[in-house]
Amino acid sequence: MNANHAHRKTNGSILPCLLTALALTGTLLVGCSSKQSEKQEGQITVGFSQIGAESGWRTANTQSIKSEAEKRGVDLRFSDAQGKQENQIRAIRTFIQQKVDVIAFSPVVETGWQPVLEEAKRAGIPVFLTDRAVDVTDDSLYVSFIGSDFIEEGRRAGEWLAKKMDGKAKIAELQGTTGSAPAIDRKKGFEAFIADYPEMTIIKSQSGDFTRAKGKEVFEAFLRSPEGSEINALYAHNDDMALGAIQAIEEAGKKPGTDIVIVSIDGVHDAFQAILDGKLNCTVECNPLIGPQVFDAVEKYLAGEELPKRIQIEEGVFDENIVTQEVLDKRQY
Ligand code: GZL
Repeated sequence: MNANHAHRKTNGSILPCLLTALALTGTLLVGCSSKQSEKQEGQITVGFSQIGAESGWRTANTQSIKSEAEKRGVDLRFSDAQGKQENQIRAIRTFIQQKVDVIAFSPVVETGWQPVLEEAKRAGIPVFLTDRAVDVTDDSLYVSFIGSDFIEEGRRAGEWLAKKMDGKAKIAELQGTTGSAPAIDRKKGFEAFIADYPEMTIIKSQSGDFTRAKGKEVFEAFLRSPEGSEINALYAHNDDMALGAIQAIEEAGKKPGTDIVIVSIDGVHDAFQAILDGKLNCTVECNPLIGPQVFDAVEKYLAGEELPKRIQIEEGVFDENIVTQEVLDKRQY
């Protein structure tokens, strides 16, 4: 990616080396001390804070960011926060100290970001939100949010389930990470849709933290509860929790996809395989492969172009009626 752009910050560590080179006219450029001076001319440095590796979706998202940065010759400083907000804040502060050209991150939860984003703004470093949004009082603290519409994903899941269940279901809900934008908005969108169906009720709801292990553990508890025998539908905020619940349902001697109809969100490979196996009924796509859109937005901004505050990703719905081996084989994640 060429960084000859309006917003490029002159990086002090390159200047001394260029002066040295000029002073040693006609001789090889002496190796400069700082790592940054090894950057190619025009190369930009992006500090990226990723949430962690909690799900198949996240793994695919990380791969997309890393491969696109490599393809464009971006100097990517990648940090894995192991699911902790304090690690993301620490990483962002490190990026500020390193005077990176751009900061991008996927915020694990919506709140608690205003102070560190104000520090980035004071340092003159543009910030891009990827995948998830933040709750701040000043939207000048970030350039743009590149990600999916989680409310629409929840609405699509509710719409599909209402049709499949003919408007009557006792629903168990596995929520995503507490306080995260996808968990808040997927719940909001789903509940808004089923509000028009009085015989579709959520009788159990708890966070499975977007992981397969926790999804299995929580659903085992659902099945052991007094209402367990009434559950005939599961709405999981991501495929990994649904896949964990499928294990729990089978271990309880029930048939997932038949005794309990399951709709989840993400569209990862294992979910498509579970649909083929008749154990999952529908997955609402949430595309993790946003690396190209992220670096397109960064490149346009650095070239001085105006960007919308929100860059949305187009997605579909894949259920038992359309998923075939051929469809599965074409999936990129
Ligand atoms: C959605 C993303 C969510 C996925 C989960 O954009 O933030 O986080 O749905 C992932 O699989 O853990």
